[in-house]
Amino acid sequence: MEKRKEIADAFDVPGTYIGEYPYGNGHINDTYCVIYENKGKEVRYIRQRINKNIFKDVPALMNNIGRVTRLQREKFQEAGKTDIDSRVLTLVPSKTGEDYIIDAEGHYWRTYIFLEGLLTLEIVEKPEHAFQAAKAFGEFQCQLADMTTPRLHETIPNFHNTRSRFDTLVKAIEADEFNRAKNVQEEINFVIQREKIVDVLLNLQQAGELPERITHNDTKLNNVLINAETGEGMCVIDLDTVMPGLALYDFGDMVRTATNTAEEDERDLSKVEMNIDMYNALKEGYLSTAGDFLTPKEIELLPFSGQLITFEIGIRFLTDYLQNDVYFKIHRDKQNVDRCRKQFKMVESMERIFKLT
Ligand code: ADP
Ligand code: GN1
Ligand code: MG
Repeated sequence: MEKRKEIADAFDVPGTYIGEYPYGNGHINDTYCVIYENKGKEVRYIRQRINKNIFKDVPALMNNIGRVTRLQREKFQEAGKTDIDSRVLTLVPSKTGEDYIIDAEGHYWRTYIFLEGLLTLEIVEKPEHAFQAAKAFGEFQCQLADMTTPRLHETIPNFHNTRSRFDTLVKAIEADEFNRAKNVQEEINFVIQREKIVDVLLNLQQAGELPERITHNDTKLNNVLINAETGEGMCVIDLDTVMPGLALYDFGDMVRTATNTAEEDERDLSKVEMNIDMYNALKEGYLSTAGDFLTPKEIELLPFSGQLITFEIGIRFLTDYLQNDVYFKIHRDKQNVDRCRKQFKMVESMERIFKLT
């Protein structure tokens, strides 16, 4: 804990460090709720150790986050919002004025003001949740449409490049370094049968039919904070992957996470079906803020984006299982297989409901 106190003291937080505990359910970074006492009151902060194995250039990533949150603030000001501090993440600087610190072991840490009174939903419970989350993510994309040069850094190159995700899986199957392919033959076949969908958006982008935008790229439901009283989608968080991308990547990941009431690693697949009421609410919420800038082609492809991005994340879970679970945190054996199976059941469900092949 001595080390954690040193880290705590390196940030310019008023008051005295009391302690901390692990927080949230992210798969990549280590997140803590950190408590300080200031003038007799306990104040919470979010502190994160950024996964530098995954994010190779953390200073560039933090530079993106600084630019993005500043622009969001300007946009909310222009829109006349009075509760901006609940709508945008606020970084707490270090005592030397940086947005992050590097500890003695070379790990990067950052601190955010804790947004009190807002909720994180791990699973969607009703269509209103889907509507609110999508409305907030749509607004986020709309605000960032005005991002000026230079281009934001690509914090993970080819992040949603579905061809490259597919090819990486094929290589992992061929290498089968941990002798696990035999356990997931059905899932492997599922992917191989659907190879043709992986190039669809990439080809359209290359042909100039889909515009590059600034996108969030990790729009799962638990990355938007909801006002506990009014239910309004307030603050888009987890900005590590904000970079140039396709609007459909964001909508697709919303369909993956906000149209089914089961957990991401649900083992009872009879509970896994896309819920069309949730989907319709999601689409309505998204179009309420993004409808003005989306092209007809993007709107036409909204259902397909759900199928594709759910398929892509399933491929990533499967690849990670074959590679010995080195990317996504797991808490039990074969958790990545369960996550993959859930995604693929959702893909099948979308194919049926949207009549996609
Ligand atoms: P990860 O990249 O690991 O998913 P996140 O940035 O999404 O990390 O944070 C993990 C969780 O911590 C979120 O789902 C949310 O519950 C909570 N969280 C993150 N930032 C804040 C904040 N500023 N205020 C309150 N809760 C937050
Ligand atoms: C990871 O960090 P977190 O848990 O919000 C992952 C996303 C996946 C998601 C699956 C940087 O998101 O791409 O869609 O898990 N983030 C990164 O739940 O790889
Ligand atoms: Mg997150």
